[in-house]
Amino acid sequence: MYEKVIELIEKNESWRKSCLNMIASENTASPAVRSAVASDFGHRYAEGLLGGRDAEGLQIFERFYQGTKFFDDIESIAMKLTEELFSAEHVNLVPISGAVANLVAYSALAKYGDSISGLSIMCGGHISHTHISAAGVMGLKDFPYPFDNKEMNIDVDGAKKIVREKRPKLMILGGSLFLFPHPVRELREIADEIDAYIMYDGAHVSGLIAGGQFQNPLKEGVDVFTSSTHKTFPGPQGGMVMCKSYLKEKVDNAAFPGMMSNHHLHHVAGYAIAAAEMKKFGKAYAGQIVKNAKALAQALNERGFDVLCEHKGFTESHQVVMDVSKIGHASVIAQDFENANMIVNKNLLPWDSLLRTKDPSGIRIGVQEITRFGMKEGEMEEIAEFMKKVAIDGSKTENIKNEVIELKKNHAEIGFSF
Ligand code: DSN
Repeated sequence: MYEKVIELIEKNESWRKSCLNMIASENTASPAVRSAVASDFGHRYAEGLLGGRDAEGLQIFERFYQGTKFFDDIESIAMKLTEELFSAEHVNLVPISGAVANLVAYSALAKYGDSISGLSIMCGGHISHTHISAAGVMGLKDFPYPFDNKEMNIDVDGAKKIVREKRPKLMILGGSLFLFPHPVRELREIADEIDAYIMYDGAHVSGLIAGGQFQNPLKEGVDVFTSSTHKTFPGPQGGMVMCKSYLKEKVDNAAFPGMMSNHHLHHVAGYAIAAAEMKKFGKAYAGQIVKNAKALAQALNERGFDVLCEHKGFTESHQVVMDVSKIGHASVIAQDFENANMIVNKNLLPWDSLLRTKDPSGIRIGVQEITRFGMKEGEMEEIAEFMKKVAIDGSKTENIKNEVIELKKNHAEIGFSF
């Protein structure tokens, strides 16, 4: 069995190197980040509480176990870099995923039985925003905002009306199908009126925010910003909660000892390196991601795909979304793309029923990872052509796969990193 596992790891490594990985919630970390994740920190514990700042503004920790002297400095540096990148008054790096970050925020800001508002899953809400996942675990009762399908965004007037009626304790913005900035400023006033907190789940767009290419929700008035660390932000898998300083204690207690005992030290070490990369290369990286997303959307649209939101320039994020229901089944097209080494996901769209999870209308594409491998607008044209050949022309996937492998071969190095 040992040999089998090693063989499968190696097969995946080599296959992934020959693929165009375009799942919008993934990325490839740099070699430096990967070596931090494989370091001794993966074997260690560092439960603890914050204990003030040193002369350089670095966080001091009060740990419960010995042996953390080097890790303390790493976590402090990671926190400082995060505060700088996101203009955050406080950050907590204890959550081990985006969903756990959301659990921490729920536990800090709401109590069992409270109502929360957010996007439905079909309109882009993450499962953890709903009763079928993390919000349900916390006993929260979720209801959705009305959604403007044409604009692919929250219907602000409708949201104000329903929120005024139902008075949620927590209003969630952000999500997983995320083409355009959300109306944070527009909803802040109503949140104040009903005494609700606003939480922004920026897991998908946090790399764009750190690179100055997407709305910074903390500057626009949210109380809490939750995120994972591995989508457009090119860290290892993990989570974090950023908040205004008035929520520091609540968030920290909710993270530890509330939701977590130990956090994942090796991931925090890898994250610190990714944060340093984003400080140096983030602006150029995020800028190219958005250019690539727009270019890919345009090229797909020109080739006959029904790409959403042409009237708005298709996207302002890393995502491109198309409705493929007129040309086939998204589930089949996504599999055909995979057979041609292009990895994307089928996705529910606002006009789908939740019952269509396995056979939705949409395909969601993220360009953040291929951008990191140095691809630009020209390569987006090539990829759109590959996709057309597979999904519209019905070309043999084996032939397209060879073209994809050739393209990827010329983009084997991870950029925007040390
Ligand atoms: N479900 C993931 C996504 O792809 O958006 C995030 O957890």
